[in-house]
Amino acid sequence: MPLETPSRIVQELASQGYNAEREAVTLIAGASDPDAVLEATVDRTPGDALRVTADTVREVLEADPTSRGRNGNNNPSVSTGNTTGFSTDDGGSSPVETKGSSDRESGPSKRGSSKRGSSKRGSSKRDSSKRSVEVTGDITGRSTGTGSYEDFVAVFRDRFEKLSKKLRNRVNHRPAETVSAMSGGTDVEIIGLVNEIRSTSGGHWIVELEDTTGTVPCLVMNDRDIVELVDDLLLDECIAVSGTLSDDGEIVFVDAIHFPDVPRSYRPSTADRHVQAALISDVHVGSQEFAADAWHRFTDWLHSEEAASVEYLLIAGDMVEGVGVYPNQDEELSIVDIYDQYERFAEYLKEVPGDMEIVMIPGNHDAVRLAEPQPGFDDDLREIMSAHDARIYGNPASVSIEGVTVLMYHGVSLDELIAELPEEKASYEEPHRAMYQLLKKRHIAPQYGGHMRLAPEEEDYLVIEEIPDVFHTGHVHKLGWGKYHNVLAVNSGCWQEQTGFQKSVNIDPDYGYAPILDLDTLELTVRKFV
Ligand code: D5M
Ligand code: FE
Ligand code: ZN
Repeated sequence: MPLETPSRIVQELASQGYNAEREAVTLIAGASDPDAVLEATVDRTPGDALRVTADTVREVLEADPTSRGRNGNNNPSVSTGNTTGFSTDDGGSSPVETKGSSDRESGPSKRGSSKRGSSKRGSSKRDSSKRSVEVTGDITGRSTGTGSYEDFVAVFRDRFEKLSKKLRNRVNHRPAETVSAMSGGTDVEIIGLVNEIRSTSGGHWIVELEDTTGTVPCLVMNDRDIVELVDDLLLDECIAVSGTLSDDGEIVFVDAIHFPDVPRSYRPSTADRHVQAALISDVHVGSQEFAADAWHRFTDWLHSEEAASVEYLLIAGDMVEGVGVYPNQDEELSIVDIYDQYERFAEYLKEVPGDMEIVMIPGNHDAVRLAEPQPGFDDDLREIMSAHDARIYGNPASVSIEGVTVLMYHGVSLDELIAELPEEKASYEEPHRAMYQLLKKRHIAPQYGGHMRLAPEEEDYLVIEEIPDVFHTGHVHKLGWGKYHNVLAVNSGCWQEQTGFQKSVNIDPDYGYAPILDLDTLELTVRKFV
């Protein structure tokens, strides 16, 4: 098979046991006889080296100048994929016209002269010294839960502690036991976890709040505007109410409902230089529907000059299709062994330029415990996926990339929100709106039960303690993005075409898209590779 594209070159090198610098691949692809240059490069690469370097390719090219250029120039034939530009603010989920790079260059930006414009193809080697990735809130290696009843009590107590702190500066709250002892007619404010939501015979709502001292029934009258907010409530989320105690002191008449929320004035942080991250998820290698061609086009594009500033790749779970995740899933597997699936995923990952920084977390199809928070992959799986020295964290994980805090979460709770909340607040067509609700509730998975399994731990790792600058999820296989109180929410689609199950329930997945995030401006451009 001719080696005309970067992904083929990378596959060939991978089959011989090598990872490669992006520039090395570009140089080989641009040679007049890529096969010969690849062979000579491998010969020249020390046997114990893991990575083929651009310097080695240059030595080969210098030794035989006739092999240097193809078609009179140095441009390899690279498939760049279609660009589909999106605006970050409109939150639309359908492609619009691309803004184009010149347009983007003129936008507000901290960057200096364009790296892209000033560098020739083949000289795009990234300066990894400027990179930084730090993780907080990762459960990996810290799970202490034993699954006992006490752990469940502890996790909810911690949820209450953490989230009530965020509400305390907005309300002057009283503990439930104090409220029960107060006389009728008093104004009160209470913070609690939603214990029960029930309607009364008169069509009003009773929301029972629980704190560490007891429970208080709170009545929301159906003729008040705030009754709409009852539709948004989920069990176990933490809220505050303001109201007045009834004459008999038994119930609170609610005037206002408060959520922990992200302040509207929140100002996100940005990187100090022009650098980009590709945000993807749900690769599903091992499924018959894995979109291999789209993946190759994507990785080819990553090798192109156009992608020179894409230095990070974030993968938010479901690397592989897994085994036994859903009933009858085995009928649609192309690889039936889970380890073989990861081996294959590792091969596909090797197509990604070797000098990119990869961050990944598991999803519900991956071979880690299903209950959230999920720890990162175990040593065996890390070994299989070791080529890029990827950073592997738990689900969820909060990752600071050159100062931009990205909250990565696979997204299983989105199914729950979409099932529970009104269509305009959360739907498969606009998954980012469901993400807004999570930001508002400051919790990754407020309602326990249904789809979402919670691992009882001493702490509630699913509270969104720190406000992220970017919230990145996947799982629902639909593309959607938008800003909520200046936080960019992105659901990144998938790399798997429609499965039998999805067909039966009319889910039309958005596959083969890669949202590209400018870390210096938090602008998003979505690229399409199908
Ligand atoms: O799930 C992708 C999306 O499809 C997510 O919204 C769940 C839904 N899904 C997929 N297969 C099933 C079955 N068999 N039952 C229920 N829901 C399903 P992912 O888990 O990422 O493949
Ligand atoms: Fe998935
Ligand atoms: Zn999933």
